[in-house]
Amino acid sequence: MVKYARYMIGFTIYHLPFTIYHFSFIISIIKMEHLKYPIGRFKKPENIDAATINKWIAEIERIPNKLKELTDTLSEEELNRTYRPSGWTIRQVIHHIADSHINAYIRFKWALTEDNPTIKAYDEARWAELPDTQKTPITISLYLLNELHARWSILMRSLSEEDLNRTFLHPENGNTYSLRDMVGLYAWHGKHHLEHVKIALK
Ligand code: NI
Repeated sequence: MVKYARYMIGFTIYHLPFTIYHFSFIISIIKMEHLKYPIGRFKKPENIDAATINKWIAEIERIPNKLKELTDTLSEEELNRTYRPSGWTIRQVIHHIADSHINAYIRFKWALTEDNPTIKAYDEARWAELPDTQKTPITISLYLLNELHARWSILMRSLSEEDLNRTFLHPENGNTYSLRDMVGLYAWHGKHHLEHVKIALK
C-alpha cells in the first residue's frame, strides 16, 4: 500500500509540469476564443418571429452611431490598437464592417430579385489589407455605414413574411440562408465588432 502511494505521488509529481502545461494551453485557447468572439458566436433562435426581426433591425440601425460614439475622439495611436494578438486594428475593424455590410446589402437585393441566387463570397482578410484600409480615414467608413444602414433598414422594414423566407446560396459551404436568418446574423455582426473596439480600447 505504501509502495503504491509512493508510486502515485511520484507519478503525479513527474506529470505535474505536463498537466500544468496542458491546463494553461486549454486556458489560452478559451481566452483566445473569448477575444475572437467576446459576445459568443451567432446562435440562431428556433423561432424568429416579427418581434425578434424588429429588435434585430433596430440593433442594425443603431450600430453606426454606436461605432461613431466609441471612435469619435480616437488618436492615430489608438486606431492602431488591436483587440487580440495578431488581430485587426480598430481602423481595420471599422473598414471591415463597411466592407461586410455593403456585401450584405447586395446579398439582400439579390435574394429579393432572383430565385435562390448564388452569392459571391469575398476574402475579408485580404480586403482588410488593401490600401484603402490604411489610407481612408475611419470617418468615411462611418458616414458610409450611416447612410448604408439607413437605406438597408428601410429595405428590411418593408419585408413581408414571404420576403423574409427568400434565400441565397453561399458558394463556399453550399448552405442556403434565408433573409430572416441574415437579419439576425448582421445584428450580431455589428455587436460582435463593437465589442472588439471596446476590448482594444481597454
Ligand atoms: Ni466581421
